Amino acid sequence: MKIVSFETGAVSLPREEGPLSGGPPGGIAANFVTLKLRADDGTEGIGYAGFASSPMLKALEAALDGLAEQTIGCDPMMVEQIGARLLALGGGGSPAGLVTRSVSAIDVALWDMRGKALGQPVYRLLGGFADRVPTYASGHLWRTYDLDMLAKTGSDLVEQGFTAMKFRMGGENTDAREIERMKTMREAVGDQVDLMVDINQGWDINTAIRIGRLMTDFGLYWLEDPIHHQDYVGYARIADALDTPIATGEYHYGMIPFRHMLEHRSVDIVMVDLLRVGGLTGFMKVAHMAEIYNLPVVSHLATEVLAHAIAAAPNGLIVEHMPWTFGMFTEQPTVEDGMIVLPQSPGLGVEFDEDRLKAYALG
Ligand code: SMN
Ligand code: MG
Repeated sequence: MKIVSFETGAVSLPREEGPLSGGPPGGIAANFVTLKLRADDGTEGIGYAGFASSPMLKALEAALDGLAEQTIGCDPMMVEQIGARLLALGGGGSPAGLVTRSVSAIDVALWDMRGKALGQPVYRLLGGFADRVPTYASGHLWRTYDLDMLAKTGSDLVEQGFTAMKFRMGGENTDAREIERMKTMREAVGDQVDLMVDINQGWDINTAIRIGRLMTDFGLYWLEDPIHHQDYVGYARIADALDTPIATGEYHYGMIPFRHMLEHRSVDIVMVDLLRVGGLTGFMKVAHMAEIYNLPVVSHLATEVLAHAIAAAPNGLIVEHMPWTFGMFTEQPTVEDGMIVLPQSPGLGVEFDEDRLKAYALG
């Protein structure tokens, strides 16, 4: 089997379409570069690079075109070999940014292709631990919401069947106002719903410990990214000081930073971003590294792809349900009783919605 051709396309999808497609107010578009790899026997694998801002999108497409070209003639089953070569071509060292996002798209397309060639869903090839995985709603409950909107959206999500959800804090100017948000959410959804809070690096160590302690009694499932992602020692202090589990990891490129996080004991729940880690291959390595440290792994964005990775890992805890990518595909992931049910068709089990991709194509 050999890769014989590829196709990429830049697309800018509106975020406000569909009942689950909430985005931050302002309706910023979701930008992606889609990828199709084709093998000589007709097997096709799909992937995407993305979450690039508009000014970066053309550069991302050019990077992906350049690296995808290098896969022509390669055996698609040699996933590690292809990945290592592409990272070296991307500059050696620890490539990040556009390089890693492009390598990730290619890696995912190779796994999709591999699944189709072998007649197996990707999660079974990656390890195969579960057929369904818990999920939490994440595409709503933004920092800009006022308390009424927060409460209403929270109870709407419960009504839609979600048993866990994430909201954002870190945008208020007093501790009391921050806690008011926490209290509003807990009252809106009741005691049975798992609540996560994302700070997106908005606090410093002392603020995280001080407000984190005030939040203890609300029974948070996790507190995410309270401070800058590279402050491993700072995270270890926060993780030590609080009973609430600390989740972090989404901002890191490549795999090595996770080694530092684990060595410093600066994390309780390891969060991995598909595009920054460099694809499913890198995701699974970090997942297994976390497993050795007896820690759970959770996904960041890319729901339809990372449900496979979480279902493959014995320590896979929960999948982030983030609708921003759903517009590229003909179907959304199936959610039943708060769980994503993994597709049983070969590969990733998703197909590009060619009509939508055409309708929202850029240049
Ligand atoms: C997040 C990151 C990037 C885009 C949207 C949302 C957030 C998350 O940090 O964890 O979902
Ligand atoms: Mg986050």
